Amino acid sequence: MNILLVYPEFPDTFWSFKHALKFINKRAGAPPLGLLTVAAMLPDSWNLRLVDLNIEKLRQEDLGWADYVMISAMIVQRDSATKLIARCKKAGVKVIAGGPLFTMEYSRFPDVDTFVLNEAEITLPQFLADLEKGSAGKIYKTAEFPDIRQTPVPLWHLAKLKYYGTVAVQFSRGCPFSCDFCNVTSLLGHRPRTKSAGQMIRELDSLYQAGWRGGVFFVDDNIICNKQQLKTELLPALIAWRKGKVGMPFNTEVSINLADDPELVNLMTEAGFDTIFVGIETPNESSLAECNKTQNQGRNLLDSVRFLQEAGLQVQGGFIVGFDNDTLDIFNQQVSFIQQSGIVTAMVGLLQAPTGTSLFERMKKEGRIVDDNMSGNNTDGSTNIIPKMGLDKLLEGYHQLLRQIYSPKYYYDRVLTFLKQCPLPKIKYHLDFQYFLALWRSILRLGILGSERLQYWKMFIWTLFRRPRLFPLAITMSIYGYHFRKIARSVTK
Ligand code: B12
Ligand code: SF4
Repeated sequence: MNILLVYPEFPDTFWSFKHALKFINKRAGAPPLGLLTVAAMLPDSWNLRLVDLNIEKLRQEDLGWADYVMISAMIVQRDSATKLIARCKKAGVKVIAGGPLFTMEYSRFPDVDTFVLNEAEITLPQFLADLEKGSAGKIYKTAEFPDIRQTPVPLWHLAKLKYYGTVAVQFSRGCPFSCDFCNVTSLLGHRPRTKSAGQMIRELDSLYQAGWRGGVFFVDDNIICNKQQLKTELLPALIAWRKGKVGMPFNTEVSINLADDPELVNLMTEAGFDTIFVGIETPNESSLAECNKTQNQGRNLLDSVRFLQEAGLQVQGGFIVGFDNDTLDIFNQQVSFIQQSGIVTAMVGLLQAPTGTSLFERMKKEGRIVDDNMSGNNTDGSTNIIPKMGLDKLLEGYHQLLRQIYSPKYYYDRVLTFLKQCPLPKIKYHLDFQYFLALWRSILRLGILGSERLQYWKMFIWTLFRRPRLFPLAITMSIYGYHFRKIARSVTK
């Protein structure tokens, strides 16, 4: 059996990092972990090829070779996935589809031959058994959540790792919280399920042996779901594994209550975590109550962020505007919070209601869902709900906010705030030739040709003399800023 695994293209988005990746000659953020994991669950005797449309084109001869094309996608990849399915149909190749886009919207794709939905650990073996009997069905789905201790090591060798900025691994799935706009819990449940420390070490070893020294993204919904297990199993194992190794800094996603546990923070930085994404959402307490973001309520969010950054975890923040409790003042409140926090990577989006969330149900009941064909990307300036303050006002304030926070002045102010807070790294980074190339390109594009010249050189000189060991990080941040400004410009145009 010849299986072609294909990952559709992402549009140019906040997280695509397309404009930043060019500085380091990379083509995409991370290889598709879902497909690489599914690949490891297929029979050993099958022939496998991966084509990630974010780094390469799909050749007609690949389609000619394949007995089946297996596609994985998120909602933001819908357009590319639709074109891909049409091309497979034209070429007469059967399509098997899975992943979050199809799990949520499979009825929109009549040309797909078989849907293997939800988590493949349960549904794929059912499909493979039927296929062997010659009676493959149309839809395989489940309401169960599998134990991921049996999930195999992803087949990294199928991915052309040299074209990616980072790689993804996963320790846990699910989240105990119930933020009303988030569909993680409807897809993956409230009870966090984890892999064993041994499984993670095997995954990291296989990457290290493949020569990978770049960043590793633990793509957990909230890695601190089971703090005890982190403290006693995973983090001690990672600390031991890291000894004598260079590179492979870790980043992940956590809830803000990590700031309440200094012991856990310390273990994470010892293990090599240097960046965390945190859903901060809003400084407006009544909006936090509205969306049931209990873990963010009743605390000084600025203090929590400062504590985490001073401990060595760069906080990347998710922010939302458009809650019912937001007044016209929210835009200034958000800007002021983001600037004071020194959160450099601040992703601000409009409130959207994905299907399967309690927000969607409430909006539907109130007759406020305008379009169920949502883009799936809340940072592209679109929303599928009628906001209380009115769409025009929301967009006007949102655009102004984006222009402000990504303007060179505001952006580099945050970089400097952060660099002043940030301690020296605990791990040794691997600086290769690409880094020096990126430095040179940043000097040319940002320091000589860019509109941010003044701020760039101010940061450059300040870091070189005051925090020289943070210099590579400072240059990386200036390159991220270039990407964010391009995205902000395209959204506000
Ligand atoms: C890592 C990640 C990212 C990375 C992606 C890197 C990459 N190239 O893969 C980054 C940070 C870039 C990212 C960005 C975004 N993401 Co994201 N991301 C995730 C996250 C946290 C993990 C995904 C993952 O790798 N999981 C691990 C693998 C093993 O799981 P999996 O892919 O689901 O695969 C399993 C099954 O789905 C199934 N399966 C998957 N594919 C296939 C295919 C076949 C054929 C079969 C049989 C089975 C199968 O089998 C696998 C094993 O069980 C998920 C949340 C989550 N926990 O899933 C959100 C998630 C996928 N992201 C989401 C969103 C909304 C976004 C953004 C739009 C956010 C934004 N506002 O900008 C952007 C858009 C992407 C972009 N580039 O712009 C949503 C998608 C919702 C949807 N229904 O589409 C999710 C589900 C989170 C959420 N609830 O909001 N994201
Ligand atoms: S903490 Fe994050 S992953 Fe968990 S429900 Fe809230 S938004 Fe979703």
